[in-house]
Amino acid sequence: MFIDKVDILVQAGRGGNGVNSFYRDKFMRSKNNRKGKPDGGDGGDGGSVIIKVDTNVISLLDFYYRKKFSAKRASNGKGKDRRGQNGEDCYIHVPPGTLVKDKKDNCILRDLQFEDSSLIVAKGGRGGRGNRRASLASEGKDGEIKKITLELKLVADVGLVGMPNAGKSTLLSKISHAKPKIAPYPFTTKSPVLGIVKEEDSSFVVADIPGLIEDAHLGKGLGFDFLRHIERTRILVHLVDMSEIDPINNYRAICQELELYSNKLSKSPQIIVANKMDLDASKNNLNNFKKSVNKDVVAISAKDNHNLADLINAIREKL
Ligand SMILES: Nc1nc2c(ncn2[C@@H]2O[C@H](COP(=O)(O)OP(=O)(O)OP(=O)(O)O)[C@@H](O)[C@H]2O)c(=O)[nH]1
Ligand SMILES: [Mg+2]
Repeated sequence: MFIDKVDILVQAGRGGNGVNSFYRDKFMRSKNNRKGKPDGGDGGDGGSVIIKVDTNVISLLDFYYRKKFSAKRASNGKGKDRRGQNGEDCYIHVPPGTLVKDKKDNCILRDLQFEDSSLIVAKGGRGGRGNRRASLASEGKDGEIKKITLELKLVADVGLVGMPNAGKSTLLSKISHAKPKIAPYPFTTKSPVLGIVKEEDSSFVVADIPGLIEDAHLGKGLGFDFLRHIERTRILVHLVDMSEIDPINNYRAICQELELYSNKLSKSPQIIVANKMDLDASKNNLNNFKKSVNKDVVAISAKDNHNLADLINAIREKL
């Protein structure tokens, strides 16, 4: 299961109470010092909840099972001006590329992209003061409590786009160890799948997302919502099923949807790939297609592993 958006509850620890305490010894005899000297210590500060990037974590799956995270409360102050112990912080480990939002207003708190970036999402309550420092001891404050939305934007180098059934998942399964579902009908891929293409000296990450169709921006099909996963890829590989009746129109429809999604995405460098070249119809369509788009086209058959090395080279060069 791939989970890319989860809500969690975070609760920081309560601050410890300050105490009222008086120190007396046999030398304190004077009338105006009957109670003794105030020596109540402050309470400790409550633990905070901290979200931290951990490159060993690759998905938000864990948050499907555990949704509540609490930091420890602090202990109270003691006599002899002893401060209470601080509550332990609670760390939440997330993959790089996690967007942290406040669920209440959907406002972005931080974009945690890199190793070791972190953010305090719920601050521990301050400890109360003991009567050593205040005339009367005060109670510790409650820790913050919040609903947080975690959103993972996959950090891939290459995004695969194209119509449903174009062969995107087939391609990913051939060039990486990923095992996406492949089937001869549209919308086989229902959530993004990542694959790592390993080369001797370098490797890159490819994201396969559900296919796009015309009017995706109006909510048709599945794909539009998933474009956010490839917003940050460095290049797009645009796969076109060359055996279809009108591949030119299909190609343009996808370009149009990308444009309607975001300016940035439509300006991403694209490698245009003609797929299913093993079929007769594809051979007839390819020339017209090339003429009409007037750009470089890499012709492959994902199914037969044909020209995949050339495609990988083209991707590496563009990256
Ligand atoms: N003949 C031929 N068929 C192919 C080729 N590549 C993929 N297919 C077939 O096309 C169908 C769709 O392939 P998928 O890889 O599932 O397509 P997709 O683009 O991931 O589709 P969605 O996930 O629905 O968007 C499957 O039946 C594949 O076997 C190819 O190069 N040649
Ligand atoms: Mg697919």
